[in-house]
Amino acid sequence: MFCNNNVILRQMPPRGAVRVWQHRGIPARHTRERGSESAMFTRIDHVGIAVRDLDKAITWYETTFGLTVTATETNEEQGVREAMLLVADAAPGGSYVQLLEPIRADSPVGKFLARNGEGVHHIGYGVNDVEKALAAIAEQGVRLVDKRPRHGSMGASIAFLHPKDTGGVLTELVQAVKH
Ligand code: KFV
Ligand code: CO
Repeated sequence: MFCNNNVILRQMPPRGAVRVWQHRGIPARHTRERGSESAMFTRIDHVGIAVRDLDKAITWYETTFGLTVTATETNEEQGVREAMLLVADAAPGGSYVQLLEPIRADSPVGKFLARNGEGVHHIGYGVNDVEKALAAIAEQGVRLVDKRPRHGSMGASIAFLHPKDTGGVLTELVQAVKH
């Protein structure tokens, strides 16, 4: 599922140009230039990044990339203090960097930091209906961390899929609050 054996290089680009890849048997309109849309995911809602010091990390993202904080929150259940920094705002919802500092060493982010250090912790995909998406994914045999949605950033309903069944990537489904 995650192997790239069925990907072929369609043409060698000039140096510095964007490479165009094409899957066997799939028309060119499905390349990166004009990709097909997912029936399930509406966007990348956020990339979650484990950090040791939230305030320091916020300053670094603001100074280096010019991002601004939309919301901060302490989520006791998840064991994190976190900040959402807006990258792009477009229908059907924004995309963010989510900075996550553990408030307990035995929390998911605390354990992750101890094992791996700072870095990308999970990807959150936007969905229209988190319960429907969970049911459809469970039917594919993917282990759910959350059988029911929980409270997430900015009032969203969220649910996690187990990284051992998703190619090593902790994956979160996010049904954002409609504005
Ligand atoms: N990415 C990839 N692999 C991971 C991982 C991660 N983030 N976290 C753990 N693993 C691997 C880990 O390397 C280990 O593999 C195995 O999962 C068990 O890890 O090959 P190995 O060494 O066996 P443990 O023992 O550290 O963790 P465990 O107690 O089993 O829990 C794993 C899991 C996925 C069930 C737990 O981390 C979890 O419940 N995660 C979901 C909740 C979460 O991460 N919350 C923090 C973010 S809150 C958030 O994003 C919010 C509020 N929001 O709105 O967006
Ligand atoms: Co998240």
